[in-house]
Amino acid sequence: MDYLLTEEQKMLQEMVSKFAKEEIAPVASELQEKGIFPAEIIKKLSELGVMGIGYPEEYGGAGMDFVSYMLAVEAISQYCASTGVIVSAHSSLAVDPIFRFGTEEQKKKYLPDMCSGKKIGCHALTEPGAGSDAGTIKTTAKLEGDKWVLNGTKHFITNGAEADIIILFVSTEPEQKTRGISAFIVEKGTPGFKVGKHEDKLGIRASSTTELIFEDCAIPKENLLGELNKGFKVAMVTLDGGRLGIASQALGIAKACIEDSVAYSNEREQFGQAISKFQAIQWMLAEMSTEYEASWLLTYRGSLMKDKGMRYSKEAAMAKLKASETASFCANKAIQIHGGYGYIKEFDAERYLRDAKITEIYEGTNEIMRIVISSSLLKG
Ligand code: COS
Repeated sequence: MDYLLTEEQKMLQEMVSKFAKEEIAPVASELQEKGIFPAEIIKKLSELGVMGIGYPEEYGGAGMDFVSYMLAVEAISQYCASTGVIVSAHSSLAVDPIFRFGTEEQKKKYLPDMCSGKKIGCHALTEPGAGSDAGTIKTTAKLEGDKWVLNGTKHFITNGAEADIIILFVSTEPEQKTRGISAFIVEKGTPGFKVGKHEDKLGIRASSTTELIFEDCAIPKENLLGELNKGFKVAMVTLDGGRLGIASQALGIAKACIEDSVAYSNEREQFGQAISKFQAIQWMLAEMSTEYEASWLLTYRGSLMKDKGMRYSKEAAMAKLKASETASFCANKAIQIHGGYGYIKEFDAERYLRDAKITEIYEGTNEIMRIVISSSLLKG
């Protein structure tokens, strides 16, 4: 599908892919196994401009488009899905809302350090009692003098342990539900803020997932992001972009499954010939490849629409739904093709399955994706 890409996009894709193959692939299994945040890799990706790909140079970004970002997240995730989500949560969920909803002052203050990767961001919406039903968050912000005072606990926050900048969603008018939510920018180190429990996960174990605790945490009045009580839209618009990031991560996992399965089936001999000579294997490879390309095209379409400034909520939901199910499908098939070797840690296939599953869940479960898609149909 290279013919759909510009020369600049292809060059970026090649550069990130080469870096990921040479520098991330050799350590991916170990990072995953030990649950180590890839700080050195993130530093190098920052030097390559990857932490701010889709943002203008005036704010420290690489001045490229969202399609380029999609290609970069896919290329990284092919070798390490944990690193893929670290980049995606930072860029789509933390840099993007400041870029889209921030005042000029906020953009100048936060974006250069975030786009250069000097500061990592996270997006804190989810709470123990508010997952899919994001409008029921209980964390509060009360204006006291010239400070907003925050109280509450967020959980399942990707990059929670490393984030310097937190995009926090709180209830400012509880009785107004989704119309009483506001977004704030919180800086690490603010008294009253601390990182809580670290989750022990099935996959993407090199990325942190933590609780964030706010206890009488006072932040400057001017850290309100967007308009007061309009934060739910900030969250939803941001998640539309985030879902394309997760679709791109899922594409990377699916691609890894296909490439590993092709290589293994050409090499592994049974009954006197390579197993790729058997139609049973060929059909699995054909289905994996078809699902991958359909998912790629949906993700590319959503990314292109974002670049054109169009509304793409339905398209992002379709891309994430399809790409995440493709990643799990391909990971299951990759294990099947590898047989017993697919089930042991000596090969990567079992890691792909563990990493793929979360793409069906985070940044909106696939049940929520189906709601977003069907409600856009039913609205007419
Ligand atoms: N873009 C812009 N506006 C949006 C929007 C989007 N993608 N999605 C919803 N909105 C707006 C609606 O238009 C509505 O606006 P008004 O108040 O002006 O009418 C408002 O937001 C509320 O929307 P809605 O009534 O549909 O809200 P619900 O509480 O029913 O929730 C879902 C809708 C389920 C789609 C939403 O809660 C959701 O996406 N949940 C999943 C949350 C999630 O992804 N969590 C993961 C967190 S990050 S790991």
